[in-house]
Amino acid sequence: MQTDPKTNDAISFEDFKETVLSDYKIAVTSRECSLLGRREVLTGKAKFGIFGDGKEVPQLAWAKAFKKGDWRSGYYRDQTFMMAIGKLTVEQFFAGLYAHTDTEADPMSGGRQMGGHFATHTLNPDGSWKNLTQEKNSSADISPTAGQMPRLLGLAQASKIYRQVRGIDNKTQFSINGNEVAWGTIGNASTSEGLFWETINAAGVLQVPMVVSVWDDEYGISVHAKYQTTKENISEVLKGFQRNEEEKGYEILRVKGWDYAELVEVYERASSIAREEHVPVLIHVQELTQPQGHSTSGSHERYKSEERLAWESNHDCNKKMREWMLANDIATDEELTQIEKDIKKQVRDGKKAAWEAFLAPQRQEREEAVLLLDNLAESSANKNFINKIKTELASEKEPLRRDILSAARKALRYVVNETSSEKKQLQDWIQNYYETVQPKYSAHLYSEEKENCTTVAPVAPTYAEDAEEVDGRLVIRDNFDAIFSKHSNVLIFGEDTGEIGDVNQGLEGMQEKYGKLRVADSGIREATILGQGIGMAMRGLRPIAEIQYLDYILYCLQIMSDDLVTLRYRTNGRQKAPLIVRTRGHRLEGIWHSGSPMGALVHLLRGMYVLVPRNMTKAAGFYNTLLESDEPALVVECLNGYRLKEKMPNNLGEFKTPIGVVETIREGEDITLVSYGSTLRVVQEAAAELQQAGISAEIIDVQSLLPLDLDQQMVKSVAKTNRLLVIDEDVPGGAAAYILNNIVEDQGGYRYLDSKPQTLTAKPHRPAYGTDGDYFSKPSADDVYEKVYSIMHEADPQRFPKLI
Ligand SMILES: Cc1ncc(C[n+]2csc(CCOP(=O)(O)OP(=O)(O)O)c2C)c(N)n1
Ligand SMILES: [Mg+2]
Repeated sequence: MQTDPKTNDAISFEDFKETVLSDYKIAVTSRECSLLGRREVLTGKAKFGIFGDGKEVPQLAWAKAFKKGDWRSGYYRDQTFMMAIGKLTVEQFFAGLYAHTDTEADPMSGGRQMGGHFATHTLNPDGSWKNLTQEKNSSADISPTAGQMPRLLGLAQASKIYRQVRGIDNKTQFSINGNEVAWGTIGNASTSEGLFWETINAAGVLQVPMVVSVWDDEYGISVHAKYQTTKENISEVLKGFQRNEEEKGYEILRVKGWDYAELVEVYERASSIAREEHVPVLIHVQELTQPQGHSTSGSHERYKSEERLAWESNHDCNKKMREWMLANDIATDEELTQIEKDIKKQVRDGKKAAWEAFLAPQRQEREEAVLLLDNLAESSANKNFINKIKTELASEKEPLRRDILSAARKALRYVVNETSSEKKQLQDWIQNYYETVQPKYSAHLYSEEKENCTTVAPVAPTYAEDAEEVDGRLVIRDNFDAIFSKHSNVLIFGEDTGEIGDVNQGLEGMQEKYGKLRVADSGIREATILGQGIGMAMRGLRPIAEIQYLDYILYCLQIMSDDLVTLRYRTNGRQKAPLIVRTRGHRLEGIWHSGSPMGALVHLLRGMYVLVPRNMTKAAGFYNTLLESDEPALVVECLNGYRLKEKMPNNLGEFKTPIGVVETIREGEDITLVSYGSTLRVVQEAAAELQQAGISAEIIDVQSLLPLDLDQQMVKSVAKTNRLLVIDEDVPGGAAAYILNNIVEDQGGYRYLDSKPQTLTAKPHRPAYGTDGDYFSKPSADDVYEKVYSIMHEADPQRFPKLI
C-alpha cells in the first residue's frame, strides 16, 4: 500500500498506478507538444518557440501540491505544469504559438504573447473579478528573465495580509485565511539577476508563503553555470538564508529533477511549510536537461560538449520516469509504448485542429476581399493590375490578415482616379476591416470597463468658512487617514513610510492608528516594493507602493514598464493590478533630488496613468479618484510643496481630482502657457511680472500627463491667444515636447498660431546642486518672462522693444 501524500490515507496500488500513469501521460503530451512546436517554427507556421521539454517531471509534482487559490509566477518552461493543473490544452498550446487572437482559442494572451508565456483569467469577460479562491491562478508571464520575481513577492504577501489584517471587506473572493501559496519558477541562469536576490531577501524578511523552484539545467542559453553562479550552485550559496531554531529564514530543499517519487514528496513538504507556517521555501531542482536546446533560435550542439549531450540524453526526466515506472511495475513497456503512440497522434490532431481554427476566420475574410477585388477589377480601367493582386491573394493557401488588408489597400491605389460603387465598397470594407481587426492587437491597454478611471465624476474639495491654512502635508495626511478608514483593503508601504510616516510626514501617526501591516516600512528595494504592489493588487487588495523619491523610480521602472503597465494588455483584459505608486519629485536640490524625467516616464508607462498634481489637495483628490476605479497609476507629489500652505478641505476622502482633465489657473489674452507640477509656481510668478509689462498670459495646468487633456481643451486657449509656450523642467524634447505635439498636432492647434509654438525646458543635464545650480539648470521665472517677452517682441516689436 502507498499513501496519498495529500491525505495521508492509504491508497491502493491500483489507484497509485493510475495517478502515476495519468501524470506520465501529461509529461508525454507536453513533450510531444514541444517536439511538434519546434517543427511548426522551423516550417514557418509559428514565429518563435521556447518550450518546456526537459522540465516535465518536477512540474507534475508541483501541480500536485498546488491548490485552488494558489498562484504561480513563473517563466516560459512551465507548460507541463499548466497542462497538469488543467489550464492548457494541446489546442491552446498551438493556438498560442500561431498567435490566435481569439481569447477562447489562446486564453494565455489572445495571441499577444509568444508561446510559453502563461496566464489564467482572474477577470470575467465583463471585467469583474472571479472568485480566485476557487481557481488555480497563474499571473501572466513576461519575457525579461527574473522579471516574475518582484510580483511573486506581492502574490505571497497578500496571503499574509489576508491572514493577519482584521476587517478587510469582501475578502472571501480572494483568500481563505491566507492559506494560498505563491509559487515561483526561475531558470538557474536567471538567478544571476538582481531581481532574484532582492526578492529572495525581501521574502525572507517578510516571511511570506512563497515557494521558489529553480529549474537548474546548468545553462542559460549558451552560458554555463560557471559564469552564472558562485560555486555553480544556487542552493549552496543561499545557505545563509536557511532558517534554524533561533532565526527565521528559508527552508531550502534540493531534489533531482528526474526523480518523480522524491519530487512528489519534496513539493508536498514545501507546500505545507509555506501554507501553514508562512515560511518561504526554495527548491533547487537539479539535473534537468534541455532535449531540444534553449529555443528555436539556435542549437545546443554548438556549445555543449559530447559528454554533456550524452549525459542529458541519459538524464532526460521523462525517460527516467519511464524507467522508474517499469522498475516499480506500474506499467509494462508495451503499455507505455502504446500510450506514447496514442499521445503522438492526439497531439498531431490537436495541432491540426488549432491551425485550422486559426486560419478559418482569415479564410473567410479573404473570400470577402477577393470578391470585392474581383468586382473592382471588372469595373476598372486597371483591371489587369487589380486581377493580379486578387489572384495572388486568392491563391494564398494560408492567408494572414496582413496579406488580406495589404492586397486591398494596394488595389485601391489603382483606382485613385476612378469613381465607382465597387471602389466605394472596397473603401468601406477596408475601413470596417481595419476597425474590426486592429483592436485585436491593441485593445485593453487601459481598462475598458465601466469603472475606468477617466469616468469617475469629479468632486470639488469643500471648505468650512473658517478653514485653516495648513502645511500641504497635513492635507495629504488627513486625506490618507480618511482613505484608510473608508477602504479596508488599502495599504501603503515603502522606505520610511511606517514608523516616521514618510520622509515628509504625510503619513504621520497612520501606522499607530492602522497597524504595521497596513502602513509599513520596507527595505531599500524599489523593484520589490513595486512587485509587492503588483502582486497584492492582483489579489484584490488596493496597495499604494511608495517610492521615496521620483529620482529612484528608475530602480523599479523596468518592473513598471515590463510588468505593471502591460498586464491588462498582455492578457487581453483578463488580469489587472490596480496599483497606485506614490512618489515625490520635481525641483528641490541636486542631481538626485530634483528630478523630473516625465518624458521618459510618459513614454515607458503607457498602460498606467501618470499624474502630476500641483499641490497636495490635487494629489489627495487623485488618490480618492483612483480608489474608486481599477487601474494602475503613478502620482508624483511636489517635493517642495509639503510645507506650502493650503486650506484644509472638510470633505477629506471624498473630493476627487478628475483624470485627463486640464485646468486653467489664470486667464489671459496674449499667450497660452502650459505647465504642470512645481514649475507652475515659477510660471505663475512670471505671469504676474509679465502683466506689468502689459502681457496677459493664460496658464493651463495639465494635471495629468497620461492621459492628456481628453476633452481637447488646450486648443481652445490657443485659438484665443494664438500663441503657445509649454514649460517644464524635463530635458529638451521631453514631456514639454510631448504636450506640444498633443496641442499642435492632435488638437490641431497649428491652425491658430500666429507665432512659432515653443517649449522652455531645463538644460539637458541633471540639475546642479544649490540655489544657483537650480537657477542655471532649470527654467526660472526670469527665463519664462524673457521667453514670453521675446515671442511678443517678435509679434509686435513696436510695443515690445527688444529686451536683451
Ligand atoms: C533581462 C533579459 N535578458 C536576456 C534575455 C534573453 N534570454 C532569454 S532566456 C535566457 C537564458 C535564461 O536561462 P535560465 O534562466 O537558466 O533558463 P532556461 O532557459 O535555461 O530554463 C536569456 C539570456 C531575457 N529574456 N531577459
Ligand atoms: Mg538554465
